[in-house]
Amino acid sequence: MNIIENEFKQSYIRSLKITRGKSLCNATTLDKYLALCNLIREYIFENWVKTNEIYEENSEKQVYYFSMEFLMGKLLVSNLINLGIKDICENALKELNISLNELEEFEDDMGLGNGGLGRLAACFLDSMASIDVPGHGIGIRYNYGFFKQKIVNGYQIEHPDYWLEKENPWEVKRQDEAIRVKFYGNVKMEYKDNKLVFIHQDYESVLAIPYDVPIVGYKNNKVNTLRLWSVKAEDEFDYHMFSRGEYHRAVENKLNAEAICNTLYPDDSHEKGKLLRLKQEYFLVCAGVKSIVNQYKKLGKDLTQFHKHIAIHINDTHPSLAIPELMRILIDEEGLGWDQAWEITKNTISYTNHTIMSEALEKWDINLFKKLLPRIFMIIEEIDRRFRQEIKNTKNTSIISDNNIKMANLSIIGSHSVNGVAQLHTEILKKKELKDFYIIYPNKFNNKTNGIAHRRWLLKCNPLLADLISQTIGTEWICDPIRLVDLAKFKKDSYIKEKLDLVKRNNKLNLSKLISRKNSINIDPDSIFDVQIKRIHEYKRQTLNIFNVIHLYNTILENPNLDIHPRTFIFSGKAAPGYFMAKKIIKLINTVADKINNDKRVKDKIKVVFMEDYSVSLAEKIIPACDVSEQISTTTKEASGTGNMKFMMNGAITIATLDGANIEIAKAVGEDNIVLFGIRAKEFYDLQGSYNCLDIYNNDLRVKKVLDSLVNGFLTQDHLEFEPLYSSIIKNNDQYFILKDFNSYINAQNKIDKLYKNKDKWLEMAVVNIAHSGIFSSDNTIYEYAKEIWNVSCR
Ligand code: 26W
Repeated sequence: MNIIENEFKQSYIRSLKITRGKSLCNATTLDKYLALCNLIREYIFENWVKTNEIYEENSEKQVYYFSMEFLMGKLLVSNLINLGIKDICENALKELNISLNELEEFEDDMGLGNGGLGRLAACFLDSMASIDVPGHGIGIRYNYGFFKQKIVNGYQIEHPDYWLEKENPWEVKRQDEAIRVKFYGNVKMEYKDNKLVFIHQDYESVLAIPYDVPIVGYKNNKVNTLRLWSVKAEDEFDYHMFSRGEYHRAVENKLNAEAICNTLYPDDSHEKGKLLRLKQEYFLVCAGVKSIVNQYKKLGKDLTQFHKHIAIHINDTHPSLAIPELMRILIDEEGLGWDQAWEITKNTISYTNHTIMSEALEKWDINLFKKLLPRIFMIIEEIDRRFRQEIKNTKNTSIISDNNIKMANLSIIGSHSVNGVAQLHTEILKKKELKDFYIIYPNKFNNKTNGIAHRRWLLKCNPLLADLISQTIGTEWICDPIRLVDLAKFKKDSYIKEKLDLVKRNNKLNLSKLISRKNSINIDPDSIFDVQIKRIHEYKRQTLNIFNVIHLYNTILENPNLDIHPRTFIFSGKAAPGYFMAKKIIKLINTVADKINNDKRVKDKIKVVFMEDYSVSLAEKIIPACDVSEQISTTTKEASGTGNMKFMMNGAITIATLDGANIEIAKAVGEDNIVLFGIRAKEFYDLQGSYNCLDIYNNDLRVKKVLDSLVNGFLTQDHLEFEPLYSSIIKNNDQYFILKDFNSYINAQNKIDKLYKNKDKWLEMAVVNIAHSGIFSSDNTIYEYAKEIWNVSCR
């Protein structure tokens, strides 16, 4: 142990004593964990203070990324890596017989998000801090994160995720920066000094309390902030009721008010129009925008120049009330005129669209809205009125129609930039979904292909591969991910490929052990690990994957000597609790798994595993061990995907439809280094109206056999269990083109088998994939946002 490690060790023992009141010999895991976090906080806070001083002194433009979701995962080890002290810490703890790994496992995931959109926000925070963008997150501190999933008899059962149980060492509560948020009531208009003023009265209010989480940049001494808002009732309880002995009713108001931050909505498939969700959305933007304005004014800056110093980005439409809220503050509180306020607002706000699935597009019933947010409603009405006056035909573009407020329309009209998240997605927005807007505002539209934090998704989660890369091409790639391309030179180098093979084999062994522990299934680490992990959705087509597995099973039963390389199909993912069909898909996967894994005739040629409770940290364990990455959504439906990027970066070969960012991945690696299948976007649109799935069902015996097995007792005694899946495909004429793409998918899977048999070629492909994954680092994505949308400085 060197001097620095020894110093760290002493500091740690001191931290145990002064922050936990314990000595090492009687410290519990909780003590050891919190003592470590508290010690690391000291290092972080030092830089946090400095960073904020620099931002103020240089009067740098600040970016605020508003999102209802931040899917952060664990912070301990990633903070250590970014501070550059992971090895020091690990060695020092080892001396004390403490395993850093164990403490990492002990930490709860910060699971404040559903899936792609929330994880993207987290990756963006990492990149902003690491490439010197003064950018901060604004979100909600939900008491309960995304639910925990248990699989019981093959069914998904949801349990609450009380992630705050242990106390969160990464946050600082700032009671003194509380903001009052007003709901309900009415708006009185009167003239004051010849000026129309709006007075919100008889409202109900709650307090928004900020909790700041430091976001540590990679070895650059920068620390940005994720500000999460929690709620507090204005009155603890009703004292009159309390003295009358009505203890329950005395706290009813408090409980009602505090429900706002209780839970994250676990649905990313359907917009539900629920009052509580609208309250959450307004709560976030009201507190968020007001605290930005407060800070701005404190620095003595001129409000008419607001947009030159502040950029507000809205992650999908969920925070789009930031538009009328900023208008309200500028007009009602700061006395600006409409036109000036409107220019400032538009120039401040930018918007990212993350889905074209029409059922997920937010709209609010005007009666519900008007009641809850009377002043905000008036402002939206006025924005809409002026828009209609300016634009002739507003059939699809007006904000208010059919008694609904359309949040996407508000977001486009009230911002200066609208971006899609992959090239195809942006083209579909411009040419189809939002084409009427594109005609009106061609210059607002732009593409920003998503990216991933390569430091979490390679450096942290796959240390063996990261070391191999650094030994081969140096460490520049950690700060400059494009440098990964230097690896391409080594694609024919048998020494490197052998090493890569060993790394992958090691990661697969680790995952096998985890699966054996968690699922009691023994899998062969030398089999092909074929992985589909993501939210369970019909459009993501876990069904197509499992249909191929059933087909393969049928084939093996017919031909027990079938010559295929053994394969393990690994699934993980959660279904929205109210999404019936997605839950059926989970049950189907588990039913097929039980059947195949226990059938001796299969002779372990194939195995199926469903890993429960998918999360960021589980993904970090699965992805490094993957050989085949399943990215098989119905074309046009997956806006981008980001899992696809994580897999390629870890040397998996992708089997993919031409959808979302898959197209850009294919371009980056070349068609020899990815396996593509299925119809393309043009064909998808051309087929609408003419496609008849029964033609395929009746003519392709393989398809018929697979589909029939859902309802004929082959998979389960209960003939009704999978009937809904069966008939949803037949009744909706195979809305997601599963049967249409089936043949092409089977061929692609056969191609994978062939390619894998040539191990040398396979490893070459893996090297090429890693080498070309650098452009998908969110560092690059953030450069583009910084330059082209936010107009802020960066490294
Ligand atoms: C209102 C309910 C709701 C909640 C969340 C509807 C829709 C959402 C999100 C927009 C769904 C989402 O996470 N979209 C994903 O965003 C990722 C990041 O851009 C993309 O990579 C995925 O393709 C897209 O599905």
